[in-house]
Amino acid sequence: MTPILYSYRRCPYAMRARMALKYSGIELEHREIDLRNKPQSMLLASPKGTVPVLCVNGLVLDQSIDIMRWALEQSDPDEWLNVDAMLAQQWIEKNDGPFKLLLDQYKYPNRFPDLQQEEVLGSACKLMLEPIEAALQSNPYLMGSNLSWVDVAIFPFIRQFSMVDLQMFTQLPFPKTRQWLNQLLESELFKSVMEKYPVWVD
Ligand SMILES: N[C@@H](CCC(=O)N[C@@H](CS)C(=O)NCC(=O)O)C(=O)O
Repeated sequence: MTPILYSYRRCPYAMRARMALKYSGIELEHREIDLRNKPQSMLLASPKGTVPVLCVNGLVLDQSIDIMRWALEQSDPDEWLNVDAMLAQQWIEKNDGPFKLLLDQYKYPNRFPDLQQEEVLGSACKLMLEPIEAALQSNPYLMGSNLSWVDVAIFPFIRQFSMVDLQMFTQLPFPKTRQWLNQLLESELFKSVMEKYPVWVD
């Protein structure tokens, strides 16, 4: 049976999953959801109600990293998986954990009235942007000379960060990061997974 992907266009977790699935050449049924009105069929498969969710051969994958891994295990023509697994995990944990929290605090200051924007921005830079810039000073990609699943998993979050205040982002001392981000944003792969779909109705 054709795998089903529940997705939300602007969700960074869904972006990383869609890119891995597309890269691996997986044919699927795309079901675009409305986050405020999630389809019952998705909640039945995965009650926690987050996207992305991939339903394939009776299996339900509802963590974006698991979907990426599943896709790359089917096909990985450019060896995205060929990286130091420990280092990769450290990047992902930092991104999906403390950096995502700072990103939310930076993006939605109204929800965090006790926090100072500049401090949040400073912490986000120290935690993630500075290490990314340092890594990209030695190599064109986070894990070395080739694009890997780690770049694809992380850049949608840096995209979101940059879009909060694009002008401010361009003034930060992270030229390699901007170049890396732009390259990924302009890639055919990224563009191809940003296609718009009507909302799926069960
Ligand atoms: N750990 C999950 C996180 C996914 C997640 O939080 N997705 C957000 C959208 S970006 C979501 O579905 N939130 C539920 C909601 O807003 O109701 C993953 O990696 O797939």
